Amino acid sequence: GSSGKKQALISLSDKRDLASLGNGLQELGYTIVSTGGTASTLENAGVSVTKVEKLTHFPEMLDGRVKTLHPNIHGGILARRDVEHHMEALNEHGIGTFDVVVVNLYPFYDKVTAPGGISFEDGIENIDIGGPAMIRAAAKNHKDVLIVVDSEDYQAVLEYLKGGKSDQQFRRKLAWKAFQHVAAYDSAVSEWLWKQTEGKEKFPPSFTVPVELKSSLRYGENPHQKAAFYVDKSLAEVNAGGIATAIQHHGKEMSYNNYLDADAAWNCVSEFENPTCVVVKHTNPCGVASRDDILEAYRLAVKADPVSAFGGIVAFNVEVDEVLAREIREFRSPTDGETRMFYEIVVAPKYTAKGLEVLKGKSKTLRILEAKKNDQGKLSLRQVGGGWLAQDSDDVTPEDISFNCVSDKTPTESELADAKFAWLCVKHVKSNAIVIAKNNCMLGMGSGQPNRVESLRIAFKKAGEEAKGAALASDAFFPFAWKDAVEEACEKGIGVIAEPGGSIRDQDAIDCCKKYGVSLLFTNVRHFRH
Ligand code: 93A
Repeated sequence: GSSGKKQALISLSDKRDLASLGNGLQELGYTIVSTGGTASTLENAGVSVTKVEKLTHFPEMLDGRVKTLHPNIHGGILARRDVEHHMEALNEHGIGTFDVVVVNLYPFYDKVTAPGGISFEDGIENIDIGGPAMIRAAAKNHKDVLIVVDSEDYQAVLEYLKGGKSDQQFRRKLAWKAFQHVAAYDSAVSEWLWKQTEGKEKFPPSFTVPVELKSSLRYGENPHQKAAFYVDKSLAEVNAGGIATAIQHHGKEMSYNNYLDADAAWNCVSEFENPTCVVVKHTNPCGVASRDDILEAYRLAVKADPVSAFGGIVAFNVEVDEVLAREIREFRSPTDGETRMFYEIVVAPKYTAKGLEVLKGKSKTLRILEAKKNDQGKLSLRQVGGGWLAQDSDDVTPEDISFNCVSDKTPTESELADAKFAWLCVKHVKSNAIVIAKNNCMLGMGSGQPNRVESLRIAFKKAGEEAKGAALASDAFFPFAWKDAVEEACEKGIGVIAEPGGSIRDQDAIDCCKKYGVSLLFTNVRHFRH
């Protein structure tokens, strides 16, 4: 009623910490009004509570579809306390005001993404209508109504109420959070409905990425740029992994560039089946090696390009134990055999306690990340001026590809394995990309050059004499400059070349490889990475 007593309205699906909230509000002298399930939970916790029906003079009806949608509820939330006729209207109808509204919604997202799925009808029933209405009303009137949607905020809210002062900034923050909560909820509903309409394989998707601010970054790509990091809430909720959800065990705060590089390293190393080490610099893998002995893989990955590896990101797809940690800590640069290697980040799926301890001893700044394989990132988004580009992520692996030999010489088993290894590496190198590899080890790479022959020359320069008999992968076909590129590779003694094929000059490349007795494999798949 309109007794003037302070009232709190509580209606929660997620009832964690509800008892302590109810007790806290009761101690502060609030009358608590609640919907059915919330009221029972409060009563069981010894909190006295008024059921909404007592205010609405209606039973919860239509299987709960209409519980709180009533002027006696919404009038008490929305009335402007400083407008005389608003308060008169409440008085006239015997409606009391609400000072606090605590609501969270039917767990729609969890229900529709639950393993085993959910029927269309059940999905529909899980769309909350009354909850968002209360949240939006209270958030609109936050000047006088505290809106709480997150159990993490209960303690701060109780403190605030205890203090008895009106801090509009605190109220605005809660209102901001409330509208975020409802916006994320509605986008989940709309995405689900889109999938129901068109079939889930349909592209383009409908999406409103529900992002949550994870952290403010010290700066962006350069110190004069402001920056922040957001996590994709929908993926975080299903624990899809990826660099955004990695745990940082040690070291300096992650920077904008750190996230980009760590993401590149983690995505690359996650693709390999065997124990593998990947070294990344400026988003490009500059060293990759797979070995049963991960220590050896690590040394080889650094050795591929020790100059670039210095200050790089080192990623593993296996646990880092004490022995490996010691090797990472002590390993000296192959360039002078003296200077200890320095890295920005180590990222791995797991660390032993001892391994972590040893690695922490390498330096105060070394960022140590524990990441989970990203297995839900099917959509890749990139920003361009005024819009976004969306595509399926490139998840084609060498297993999905047939490496068709188009020259005379069929590759040996080990040459074919080298070609496949080089192929998996080249997928992660920026175009134009060339990788030279042998025996599960990258020997050289060329990236990001505006013409392919330049990338090829860089790769050979890095590989040196070891390029003889090795495999070369090219992320796209050799166009007009084939004579420079393919012939140069053959002259330098390459054993096998893998490229997509599809150029009008393909025949020239084939003839050239025939002349030099080199195996030429067409993959029919290209891996541009712009
Ligand atoms: O079905 S509703 O859309 N209709 C309503 O009027 C309504 N009022 C509250 N859903 C409604 N709620 C939701 O019920 C709240 O958002 C909350 O998630 C849930 C709490 O129900 P209970 O207290 O019975 O567990």
